[in-house]
Order: sequence, then C-alpha cells, then structure tokens
Amino acid sequence: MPVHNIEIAQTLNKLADLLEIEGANVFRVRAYRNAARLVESLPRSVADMVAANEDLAELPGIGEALALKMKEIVETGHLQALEKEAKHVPETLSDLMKIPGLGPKRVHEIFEKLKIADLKGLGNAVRTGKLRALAGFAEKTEHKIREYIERKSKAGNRVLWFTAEQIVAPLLKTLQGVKGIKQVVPAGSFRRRLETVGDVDILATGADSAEIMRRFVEYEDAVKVLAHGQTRSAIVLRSGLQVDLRVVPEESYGATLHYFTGSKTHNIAIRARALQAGLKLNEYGVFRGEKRIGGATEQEIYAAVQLPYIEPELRESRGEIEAAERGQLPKLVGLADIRGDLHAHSRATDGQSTIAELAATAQKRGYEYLAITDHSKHLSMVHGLNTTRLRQQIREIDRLNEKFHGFRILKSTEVDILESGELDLSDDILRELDLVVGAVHHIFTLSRAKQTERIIRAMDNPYFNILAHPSGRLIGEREAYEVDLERLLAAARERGCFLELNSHPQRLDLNDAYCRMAKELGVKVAIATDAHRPADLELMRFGIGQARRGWLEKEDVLNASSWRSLQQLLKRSR
Ligand code: DGT
Ligand code: CA
Ligand code: CA
Repeated sequence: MPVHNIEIAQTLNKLADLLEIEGANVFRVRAYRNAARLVESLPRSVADMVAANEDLAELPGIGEALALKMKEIVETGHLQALEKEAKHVPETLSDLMKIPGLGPKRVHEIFEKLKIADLKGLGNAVRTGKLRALAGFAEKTEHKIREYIERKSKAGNRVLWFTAEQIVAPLLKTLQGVKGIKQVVPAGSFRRRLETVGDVDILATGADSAEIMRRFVEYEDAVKVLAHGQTRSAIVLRSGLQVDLRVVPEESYGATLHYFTGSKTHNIAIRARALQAGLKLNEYGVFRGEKRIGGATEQEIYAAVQLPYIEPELRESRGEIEAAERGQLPKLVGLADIRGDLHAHSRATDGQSTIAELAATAQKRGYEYLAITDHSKHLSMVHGLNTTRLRQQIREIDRLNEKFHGFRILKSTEVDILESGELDLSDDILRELDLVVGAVHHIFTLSRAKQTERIIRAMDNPYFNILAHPSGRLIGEREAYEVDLERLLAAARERGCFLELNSHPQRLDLNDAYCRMAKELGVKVAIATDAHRPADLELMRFGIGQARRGWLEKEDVLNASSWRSLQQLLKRSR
C-alpha cells in the first residue's frame, strides 16, 4: 500500500496543528511544518526512498527524529506521536485551523469552552449564535467561518491536479507492469490539466483486457470497487479519489482517448462536425456508413473532420474549433521554452536555502537567470528585508555572480504593496535592483474599487515590474480578493508592467481565463514558482499546464525571453 508524499505532509501538518493548539514550543511546530512543505514539493516519492533504503535525514532540514517519523508513516501508515497528541485534543481540530481568521488560540478556546471539535459542530455553533457568545468573537470572524464552510461544501470532492497526479502515478506504474499491456494514459480533466479534477479517467490498450481489469480492481490502494467489467471498471482509492478505467482495442485507441479526454462540450461540437460531413463519430472510431475510416489516433479523428490536431488543454469550447478552422491555433508554450525563474525566496526571509544553492539548481535546469525575490520589511513574521539587509543581499549577489558563467542571479524583491498602494521599500533601493516584483499580502478585504486602485498605484511606481499572484486565491481554501483583473491588465499594459502566473499548484494564479486575457491585451505573463527551496523550482511545470490552458505561446511569456531581451522588457525608467 503506497503512502503518497501528500499523505505524509498532511500527517506532519496535522501533528503541527495539534501541537500548536496545545501551545507547544514554536520551534517544534515549525520543524514539522517545514518538513511537511519539503515533502509536498519533493520531486521523488518518500516511499520509494524508504524502499531503496535511502537516508531521509539527508534531505535538507530533516533531522534524525523527523526522518524516523517519516519512515514510520511510510511503513505503518500511522504516526504514534500524532495518535498520542490526539488523546489530548481531537484530530479534527486540525480542520478548523484552515479557516482564515482562526488561529491556534481561538481553536483551543472553541474546543475548551464550547466542546466543538469539527467543522460540522462549528457550523452549528455559528447558526445557533453560540459562537457569538464567546468573548471577543468578532462578527467578521463568524462571517469568514460561514463563507469557508459554504465554499467547502460547494467544492465537493474535487482534488488539486497535483494531488491527483501523486495519487495516480503509482497506479499507472502498476498497470504498466501488467503483461501484454500497450498504452496506459490518463484522459478526462486530468489530461486537459484542470486545476482540480473530479475523478481520473484512465485509458488502456493491451492483449489481455481481463487481466488488466483484474489487476486494476485488485489494486492495493483501492477501498471500493464500483464496477468490474470487460471494457469498463471503476474503483475508489483510499484518498476518496475515484478512478475509471477503459480498456479498448488498439484500432479504437484514438477515438476513445478523444472521447474520454473531453471536454464534453468539445466532444459534442466535434461530433456535430462529423455528422455534417456525413460521418459517424463515436468512442470506437470514425465511420462512413459501415466502413471505419479512422480512430486509431486522435490525429485521425481531427483529420476526418478537416481540422488540425487540437491540444487537450484547449478542448474547452472556448473558440478552439474556430481557431483551428482558420489555422490560428496557438503553438502552446512548453517547459523547454522557459529560460529562467522570476520569483524565489532565500534563507534571508522564509526560504530554506542559500542563494547559491537556489542558483546552482536553476542553472542545472538549463536556466539563464533566477531572480531572488525575498520579502520586504512589512512582512515581519518572515523577517522581511529592510533597506540595509537588501543592500547586503545585493552585494552578496554581485559577489556570487562572479562565480557563475552563462548564468545570472537577478537582484530583486517581492516588495509588499501597502494599503495606500505605496511600496514597502523606497525608490533609492528599488533603483539598484534588476527587477521589482510586488504583491498584496494583507488587507484582502478592501472593496473591489479600492483594491484595484491600490494595485494600480503600486504599478505607478516607475520601478514596479511584475505583480505576483495577482488574485491572492488559494484553490479550495481562500477565495480571490475582490479586484478588477481586467483593469489591472490594462493598467499593466499602459505602464509596461507584467503579471505573474504563480506556479504553486494551490495558487495557479493567474487562472486560465485571465492568462488568455493577458495575451489578448498584449501583457506578457511571468510564469514563476515562488520557490522556497531548490526542489520548488520543479513547480514550473504546473504553471506551464495552466499557461497552456490560457492559450499562451512562447511570445506571451516574459521568462521565455533571453536575459538580453528580458533586460529591455524590464526597462521602464531604469
Ligand atoms: P471531472 O472528472 O469532473 O474533473 O471532469 P471530466 O472532464 O474528466 O469529466 P468525466 O470524468 O465526467 O468524463 C470524462 C470525459 O468523458 C469527459 O471529459 C467527456 C466524456 N464524456 C462524459 N460524459 C459525456 C457525455 O455525455 N457526452 C459526451 N460527448 N462526452 C462525455
Ligand atoms: Ca474525470
Ligand atoms: Ca469519470
């Protein structure tokens, strides 16, 4: 039974939550949280590392004790330390910690005074006014709780694309090991790279479909078999994620892949085109009368309806068929087009590694540049840099750059946009940087007009270049703040600024629709990882997925430029 990295991270986070609610030592809590973040972004499976007898204590920031705990989770599926804590405070309190505005002290109070231990109980307490009775409980907090609970129930059981990938990877590997199997590919929303997926649809071809199906329904991670047939089966995994499997003959592979990739509305439109041309298109192939004229590949499907191949990320009925007819499909950006990363944090603030370590990893990825964008002083809880410390960092980068060849560390900042729209650092120091990234980190609750004005004022600063995570959302956790992104894009265009597409799988901020709007308005998008450690540079591929859904091409992406052209693009008044 493979334990996924995401589950290890969740267990460690839960332990950190319970310890924090109990008022444990902050360093201990932080150690678990850091370990959870590390595991979450690790490109390799910890379970595989344990199986290969690798020493987990060699991972950055992981000591012997933590290594043992991670191993315990992998080997037993449990963590005794967590079970011990859960005897003092219920595990479900950890769910309450995710609610914006509720910290460990509040959660502790809610539990002690109202004996509430889970989301459901909390929802009831809001409804019956019990929560309001607690001293010092603002109406605003109550409102946030209500919003959070509503959003959770609306989102249903969709999981992040990135989580689905981790859960499904070992299943794909298992299926690939079945004798006689040919192709195994995930289709559906997973292949179209939606931010979240409802379930995962896998398609396979192979000589012995019964054997493929048997292996699938007997998969170790399955807790329920919903269907077990010759061509179609479905299981529910331990995580709650449902997986559908179809096994088809090779001659139908393309037709079935097309059908199960969707989207449904794209399928319907393509099928209508086939009908107009006197053809029949279904899951098994394209037919003229009784005669099969194609279906082994997706290319054959599109060719039959007189269209060039349309990439899965575009199949959303958002004009892709019309663009294909006109020969104007975008040539979507790929990971190989990326020349550098424009958002990364070092140990100087809340990052976990040195600038040199980040830079070496970036260079190994084939990049030409990496911008170090540590926070500014307003964010005191992460040790944001003031002018003096940023100046020291500038000198450090100058020294480091002498040691790198064919690679450049860019001097930058993720400067806080204050409520007034002023930047948290003065022009004197911003002037010395290669580029300035700005972001909103607090006061999310301004009116739409005021929030928009605030950010446009920030862009008015002649040194401002890129607006990071423009909407502030966390998928499934936090709604975007109220802001007029269309106006921000127009303002960016007028001033020569850019917007970021933050690649963190829970942010993916800009979303696909606004990426496309940026392209149409002629505002380049910076696809950046917001790395807090070298391994995070790998998050780039999630941003690329979203950019592709947003129709972005190489020319639309700021960091697909060489350093020489980037330098020109960043020049406003510098
Ligand atoms: P999800 O799972 O909610 O994230 O989204 P999908 O797109 O993966 O949807 P799902 O799993 O219900 O179905 C997979 C694909 O199967 C879908 O993208 C298109 C195709 N499909 C499902 N139902 C229909 C239908 O009624 N008509 C047509 N033409 N295609 C369908
Ligand atoms: Ca699906
Ligand atoms: Ca499905």
